[in-house]
Amino acid sequence: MERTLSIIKPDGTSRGLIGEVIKRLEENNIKIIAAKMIHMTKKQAQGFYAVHKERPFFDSLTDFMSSGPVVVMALTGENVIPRYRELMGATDYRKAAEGTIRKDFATDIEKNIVHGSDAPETAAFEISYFFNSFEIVA
Ligand code: IDP
Ligand code: MG
Repeated sequence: MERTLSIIKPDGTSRGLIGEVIKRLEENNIKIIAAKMIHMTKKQAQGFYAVHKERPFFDSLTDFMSSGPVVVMALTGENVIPRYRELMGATDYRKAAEGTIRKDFATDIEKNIVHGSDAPETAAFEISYFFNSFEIVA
């Protein structure tokens, strides 16, 4: 069983899409093993997205991610990393497949509703960034 980290970004929480995202997880047999709502500081967002620190969008992205509350969740399931990324859709909502979260709700390449880890190593780092072992139920 694989694990991944999901974040419902500030645009998702402020637009009332928490239930919508969780419904899609449950419909797709993806199990939530940890969840909480937090409001990251700029520094916490910079630490989370450190792999992107040289990218031109880093400052704007970390401003956005620290602009309001987010829901962070650890998820588990078979092949959950690619399966959740498939539910999310492409980073750029204009290129996302029909029926994906980003295609259905995103308005902007940055404000794209959700985050999902891209590989087992990044998932392990990202889950441990937000959750200690006592906060994970599985
Ligand atoms: P991902 O979230 O689909 O894995 P990444 O390339 O890891 O995409 O980028 C992280 C986040 O940075 C994206 O989800 C999006 O919010 C933002 N982002 C990515 N590319 C751009 C861009 O070209 N302009 C502005 N923001 C971007
Ligand atoms: Mg990514």
